[in-house]
Amino acid sequence: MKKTTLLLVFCCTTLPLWAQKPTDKKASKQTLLLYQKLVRWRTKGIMFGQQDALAYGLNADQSRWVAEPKRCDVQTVTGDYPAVIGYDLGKLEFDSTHNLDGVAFAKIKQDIQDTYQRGGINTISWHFNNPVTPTKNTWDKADSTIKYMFASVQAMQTYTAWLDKLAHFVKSLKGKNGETIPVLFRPFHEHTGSWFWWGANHCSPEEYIKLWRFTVDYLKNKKGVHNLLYAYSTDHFKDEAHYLERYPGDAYVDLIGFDYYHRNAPASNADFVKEATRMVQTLEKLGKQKHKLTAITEMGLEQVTEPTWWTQIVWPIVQSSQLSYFLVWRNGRPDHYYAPFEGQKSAQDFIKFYRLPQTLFLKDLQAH
Ligand code: BMA
Repeated sequence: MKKTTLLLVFCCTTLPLWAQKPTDKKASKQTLLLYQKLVRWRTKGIMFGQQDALAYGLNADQSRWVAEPKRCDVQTVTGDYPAVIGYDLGKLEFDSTHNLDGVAFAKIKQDIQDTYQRGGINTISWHFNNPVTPTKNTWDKADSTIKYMFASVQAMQTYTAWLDKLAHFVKSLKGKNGETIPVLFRPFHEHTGSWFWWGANHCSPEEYIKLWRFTVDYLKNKKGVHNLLYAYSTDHFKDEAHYLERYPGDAYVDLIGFDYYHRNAPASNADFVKEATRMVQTLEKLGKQKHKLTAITEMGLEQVTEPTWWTQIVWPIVQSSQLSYFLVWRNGRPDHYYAPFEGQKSAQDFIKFYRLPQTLFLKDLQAH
């Protein structure tokens, strides 16, 4: 091997994260900028994110508010918006006007555009139905779906038709100057669990990886989608090997993360901190080895029943990490919410958390 080739090989395998680029070689300029933004900010602090943050939330009396312009529970409590906002595209595959949680796709599109214009970051997940039996939803138990999909022309046609709709939606997200808005896409999530048809007990690692690669290749190469960064996100995992069991490869993933929920508080408080910290440490080690961004792609304590959950539980888990962000789930109903709203019992603690210099919300991103 020539010296120059050697040098090139050395550089390509050891380039630090700040010198890396999105895995999509044709990623748009804005996608590259989003990637760089995530890389840059991770050393300064951790961004706060919430699912459906602009779509709906709860009033002080726990009744729901829906689709009020510019309203957001986190903003009501802190005066600032989350840095990261998530949406789900479930039911896009059926040309439905509303997603699986009742949010109009037109509203999702508008919110994504608003978040982008404000300097925030958008991420999307997709709880989509089963392409082999389209009447079955994401959660309906169905073994070997991926195997049947690749074996059946009809199922594959269904799936690619759904991907066409996804591609169309994603490409229609436009900024003020007509540029496509970059989005962090997190498909086939929580696959170490078995509650979705792509979950661990319903497919082999090879099948999962095959589906991931097919999907990314199809979007990039067949549909010309170049405004996505790809996030691989497991649910709970035991160790590195378990985390990587279904990893589609460095060429197919920009960010690695996991979803992990706190249940049975307060009895489990110490265990949750310990387990989540262990998972963060493993994730960060892998992130360093693979030169990938890292994040807790979903986390939360339903109804935030611990008044100091933010500073006493979340902060110890994330404070010495270089995670890009953590995202809590939606404020969907009085019995199903994950961020404080006006008067909620953790609101004061959330304000303390917000004021920590290393927690990043929209205004932090705008200030630089
Ligand atoms: C789950 C719950 C469901 C919702 C789904 C997809 O965690 O919030 O109510 O339909 O996420 O957003």
